[in-house]
Amino acid sequence: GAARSYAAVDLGATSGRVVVGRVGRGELTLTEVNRFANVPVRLPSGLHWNLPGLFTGILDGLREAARTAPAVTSVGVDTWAVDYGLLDADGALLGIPYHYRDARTATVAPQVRDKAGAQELYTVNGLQHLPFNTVFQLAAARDTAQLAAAEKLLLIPDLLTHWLTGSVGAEVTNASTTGLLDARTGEWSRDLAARIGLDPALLPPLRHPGESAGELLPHIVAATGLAAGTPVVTVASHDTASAVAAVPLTAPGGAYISCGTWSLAGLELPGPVLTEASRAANFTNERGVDGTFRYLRNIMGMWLLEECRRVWAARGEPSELASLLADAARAEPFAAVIDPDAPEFLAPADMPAAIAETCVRTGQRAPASRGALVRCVLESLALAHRRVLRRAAALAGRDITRIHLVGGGSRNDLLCRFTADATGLPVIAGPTEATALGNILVQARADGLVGDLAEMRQLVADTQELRHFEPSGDLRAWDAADARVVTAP
Ligand code: LRH
Repeated sequence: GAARSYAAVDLGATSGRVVVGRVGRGELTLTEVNRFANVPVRLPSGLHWNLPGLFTGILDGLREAARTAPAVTSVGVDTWAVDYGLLDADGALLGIPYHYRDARTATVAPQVRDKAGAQELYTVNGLQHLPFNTVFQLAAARDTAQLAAAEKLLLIPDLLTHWLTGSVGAEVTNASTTGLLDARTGEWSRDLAARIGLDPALLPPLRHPGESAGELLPHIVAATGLAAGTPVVTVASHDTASAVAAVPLTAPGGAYISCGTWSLAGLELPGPVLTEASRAANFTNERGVDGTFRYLRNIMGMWLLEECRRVWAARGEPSELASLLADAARAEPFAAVIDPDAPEFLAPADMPAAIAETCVRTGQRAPASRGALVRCVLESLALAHRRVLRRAAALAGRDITRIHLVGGGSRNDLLCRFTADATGLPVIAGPTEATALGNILVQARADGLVGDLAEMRQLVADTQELRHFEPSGDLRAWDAADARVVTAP
């Protein structure tokens, strides 16, 4: 049949985009029709999403999408996980949603654990401990007037979908990052919600990738020029779940690293791993499309490098990526290595200073140049990729024979090469646009244009540019460097 078009709304750490995907037999292409800044806004109450501004960018993008041919069949929305807005009884948004890097959650975990212990939480929700998981954000909101007035909790992609369609629901891949979804049943754990003092009625009905989330509201049709009746299709609304859906895992033995602001490194499994060893290693069982599990760990990712560049740029120092990477490639190997997941890197005001301090605190010299600092970050990330993937393989009882590195980080040759060298495994880099592709492919499948997950991935493998990095160099040098890393408790 003829090719068809779909619009993906994808809000990432630095920008939001509307991307039109064209899908046909042996055809899968993306065109970005609008890109707009996604910068959190600091208010007296803390760090927040700039949500109405983003919605304007989305509508501008959909207006552009409406001018493409063939006409857009449907729209799908994904963003990062865990963040949410609260609706009151009239369906109005209460307050301005918080950004997960807001510091208010730093000390709330113990309050939740008084009511449900860490082990008990894990056997129910199978979720890695991150200080900003939705359960902890909600614990920080305890006793607020907003939570008292709230009728429904909507994760950000579901909130945007609500603004587009009027429908209310909770998409399941993203719901699995809240801490309130039962990892075994895939249903909300109303019991757990009640135990930690949360009204279970806040949790909307679940919906699954591929289902319709309703048609565009008349004023959205008028504002965008999209056809009346255009549906918003439920996609894997957690960006990482969309990215994993588009990893070209076409043979057994493949692991993935979705590498952007975060590195999400792990395996796709048919069921959760809820053992005590898995909890202690802080692995997560987040839901993927078609009942799959994303068994992975968060690694702080390119955030470290992005933040260094932001700080350097603000000071008028060189921050252009290509020349920083060239300097890093020439810098001394293994001069300093750090644990990228140390809590001091989550939201420091001055990332280069935070990294230098950590080097000194762990008995190493602070990097002497920007190139040395970038090398330290990239080698440290490659070592973290290696630790996490080896651990995932051991905990899940799987062998890893190659690594798919997808997302923006797959453009970074040095990071791909370091990851291959550190692990001793081939790295297949790409697609860089995995999240948008996964969003589009789930829509195309709902439209009957592609078959199952395997067929979606085959289409990615057949159409997208993939680059291969074979391991080289001295694996023992990486072993020695890894032994020097002081990991965060
Ligand atoms: C990546 C991501 C990740 C979450 C984090 C909050 O964008 O969605 O999977 O843990 O953001």
